[in-house]
Amino acid sequence: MTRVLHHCHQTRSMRSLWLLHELELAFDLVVHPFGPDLYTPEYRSIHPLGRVPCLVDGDVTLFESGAIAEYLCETYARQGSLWRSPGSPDRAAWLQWLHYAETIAVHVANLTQQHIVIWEDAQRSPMVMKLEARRLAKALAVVEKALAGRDWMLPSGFSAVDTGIGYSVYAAQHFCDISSLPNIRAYLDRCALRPAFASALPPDDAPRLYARPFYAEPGKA
Ligand SMILES: N[C@@H](CCC(=O)N[C@@H](CS)C(=O)NCC(=O)O)C(=O)O
Repeated sequence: MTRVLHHCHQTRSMRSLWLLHELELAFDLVVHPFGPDLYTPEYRSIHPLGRVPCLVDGDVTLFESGAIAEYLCETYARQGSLWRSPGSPDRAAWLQWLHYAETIAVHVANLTQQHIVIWEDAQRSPMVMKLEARRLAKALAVVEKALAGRDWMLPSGFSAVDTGIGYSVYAAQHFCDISSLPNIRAYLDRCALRPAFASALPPDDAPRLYARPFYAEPGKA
């Protein structure tokens, strides 16, 4: 059976890539450059908006990273530790945090658009940038609180939720100073120690979407 993940480095498809590695599934990876190259008729026949991630798993074609995570867990993680099946004690929390990852990522996406996608300074909106950075900080504060006294988002330990939230905070740190968020910093360090997370990072020589922080760093103008 053919299994293919369409991916752009450092984007939400990192969640699906990380999860595929955690599940130790065989797959082919198609890496697209982030940008207009995604809008080809060929790729749009797979993902109608020309976005990533998109997973082709035999006869199943799926976009939306949260749906991909649920599908992969239901289909392949039944005996594993990544899923929380209906009826399990952490089921409601698993669903909530899996999808809360997108609440964070939407602010990251808006900030990516303002700081990176829009080239002309005059076309950027300082008001949108300020508002989105503030909303992102509030969304991260919720994660900081949830991580108090635990290593992973669920009391029962690492799960697919962490590939969703973990990616979101990894991307968010480029737009929000996390130095005053010790639980999130320790969480990111724990994520970085997972071989599957490391396998989802861009290779050293790949162009990066997030090559530097996009907020005023303490002590810098
Ligand atoms: N909610 C979707 C969002 C997908 C999405 O917007 N992906 C971005 C990358 S993070 C993308 O492909 N952007 C290209 C574009 O907007 O043209 C998901 O979680 O999969």
